[in-house]
Amino acid sequence: MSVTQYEIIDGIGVIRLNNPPVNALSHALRDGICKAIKKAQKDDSKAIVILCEGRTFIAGADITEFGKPPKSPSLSDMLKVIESSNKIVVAAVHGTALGGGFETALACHYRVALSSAKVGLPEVKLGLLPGAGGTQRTPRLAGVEAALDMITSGNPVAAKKAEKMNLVDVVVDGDLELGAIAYAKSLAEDKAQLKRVRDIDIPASKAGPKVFEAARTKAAKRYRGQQAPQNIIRCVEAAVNQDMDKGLATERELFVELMQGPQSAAMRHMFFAEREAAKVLGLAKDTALRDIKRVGIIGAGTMGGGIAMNFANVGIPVTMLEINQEGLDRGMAIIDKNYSITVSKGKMTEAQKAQCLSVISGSTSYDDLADVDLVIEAVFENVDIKKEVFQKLDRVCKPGAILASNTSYQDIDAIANATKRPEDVIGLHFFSPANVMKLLEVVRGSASADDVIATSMKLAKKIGKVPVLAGNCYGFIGNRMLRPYGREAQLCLIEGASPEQIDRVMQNWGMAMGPLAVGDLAGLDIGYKARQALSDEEKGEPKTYCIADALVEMGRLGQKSGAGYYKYDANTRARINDPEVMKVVEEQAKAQGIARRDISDDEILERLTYAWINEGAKILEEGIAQRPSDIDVVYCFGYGFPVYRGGPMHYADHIGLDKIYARISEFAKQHGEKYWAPSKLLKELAESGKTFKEWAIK
Ligand code: 3H9
Repeated sequence: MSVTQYEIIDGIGVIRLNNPPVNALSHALRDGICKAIKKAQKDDSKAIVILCEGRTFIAGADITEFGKPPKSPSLSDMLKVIESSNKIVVAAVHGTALGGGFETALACHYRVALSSAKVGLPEVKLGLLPGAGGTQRTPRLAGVEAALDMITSGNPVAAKKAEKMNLVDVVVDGDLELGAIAYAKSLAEDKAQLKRVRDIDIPASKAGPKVFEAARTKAAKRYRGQQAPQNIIRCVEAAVNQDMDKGLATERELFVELMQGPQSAAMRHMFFAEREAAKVLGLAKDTALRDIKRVGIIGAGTMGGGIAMNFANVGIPVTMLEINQEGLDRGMAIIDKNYSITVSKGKMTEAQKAQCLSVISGSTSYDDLADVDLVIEAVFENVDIKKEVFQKLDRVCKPGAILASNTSYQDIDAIANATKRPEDVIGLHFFSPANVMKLLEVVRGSASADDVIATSMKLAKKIGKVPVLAGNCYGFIGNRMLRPYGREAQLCLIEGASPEQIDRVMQNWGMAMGPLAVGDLAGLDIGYKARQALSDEEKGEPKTYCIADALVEMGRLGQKSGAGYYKYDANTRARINDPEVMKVVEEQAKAQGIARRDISDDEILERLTYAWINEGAKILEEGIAQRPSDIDVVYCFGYGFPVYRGGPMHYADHIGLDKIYARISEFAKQHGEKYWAPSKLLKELAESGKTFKEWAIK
């Protein structure tokens, strides 16, 4: 069936688009629209309406066509055809008119939207800018500052707000097709003008150089390291200072620059990686899901409370279990405070907060979990305590209930085997703060049933998480890769670097925070306690963690004690370099017989990032992650990895696996195979000149 259809209804030429799933502007769609508009010029229709079948108006250019040879008509050619139509063209918007889709609506003479619709220019999230007039038409309608905000953030705007911003002419409820045809008819009868957005002038006085300077500074801070927001600001500046055609030429030039650059390639990779991660290989599409109507959570601490909020937010009743009322009260108070912060930011109303709180209840008796469909254990990280909890759950929970552990690194099989129903047990590893962080590692035990896995992946989406399936091993995907990364940070420290050098290198490279600052935030005692539980062999050489251990033994536990690798201002929590720490570092180096040397920024970057990559390759080799891009999703959504570098495995492909393998082999010679044994997969790919991406398409 054709992706475009044209018919005259009630005197109006209706162009109907049908290109599932999201009506992306494929070549066939662009061609069909051009042909239909041209046809309508010659018939006796009085005006034209463009509308879409399915769940949404056009959601943008077809991202799968990016990087392929362009096919005529281009999107810009198509928009010229629409804009220069001699008959009024009305866009009828439902769902989400995004990117090239909204740019199509902006090239129409009028826009009508369903009240539930949203419009937006999210290209920046793909490392791009609206390349089909969006940066030129939006400021002409909405004003410069509103346009800058909308296009640099990429956030969509609801129809009512878009109407106020002048981006939409009319908002309708009910039947969009009828509403749009009636509107087009009334415009034709009133002989309304052909309103071409390109003809609107932006008074230069409304946006002087200061507005753009302020926007540049704000974007540099908010979107640190990203090229696209800066290019967007230059385009909007061109809309003010150049005529429409010159402005469009500037937009084209800056769009192409982004499209050919590594940042957009990385961000487009992440767009598809996120969607791919939700798919479980080998699972039948029609796997029946278990119904999750009530959830139980063991432990009302910060983690348990955060997890509970995810379910309450979508109206799923949650029972939180604690050992005593005091613990429950403390947990409920934290939840209340978290919701109040959301309300104070204007992201939730008091009524919505009350609604969420009303579905969270507390209990101190396991018997109250008899009816839940899913229970998530979030107690102290000790496998024996967890096993005890699961034995109790096995006794009280109804048959078919999913029993999940929020452990960050313990053996899921050991926990599952404490029950008589290991097939119902799974890991659901949330990241702190659990009500904010998007990542959810779904950890499959060796006995986890298919429907338990499928239900967990689906439920994750329902509560707004990005799920990634992981196999069972110490630390799963994310925390397992964190160990060699942390190890290299410690070794760079003792061999010659300072905490601020290491953190600066990683932060300037794009990490949300450097590894030592993260340690201070999480609490240095956590790693200390976890190391105490390891065997000597697992702990590694004494030199590795001696500085971290010494700091903890001095009472420097990180931010919570006012000092760790840094000192912290008691009022502002500002990080302050501390000469005391350097004394500890030097003492420990001396005690270990290490002569400290100058370490270059490049060496720090290579050692830390290649440590991730080597471990990531081993994770793939062992089948712990389903695909390289899943590891990228884990790191970008859970560990503050810069999305414009596309995750560790995409970054590795970008650098070149042969180069990385050669460097890791050198590290192995210098520092020993114990730490730097190259992954077999990495070696194989480096030698055959392949990338992780190519390997994944085997
Ligand atoms: C652009 O327009 C550039 C122009 O300015 C200038 C050019 C010169 N293309 O997300 P979902 C697929 S850049 C191709 O799971 P939802 C997606 O991969 C574009 N495919 O559904 C998935 O496939 P699969 C600017 C696309 O309901 C399926 O559709 N626009 C595209 O949760 C379902 O997607 C954007 O950045 C596309 N443009 O959310 C919008 N979009 O089933 C990007 C989606 O095989 N899209 N697919 O995994 C979105 O934000 C969401 O998909 C949307 C629907 C909100 C529309």
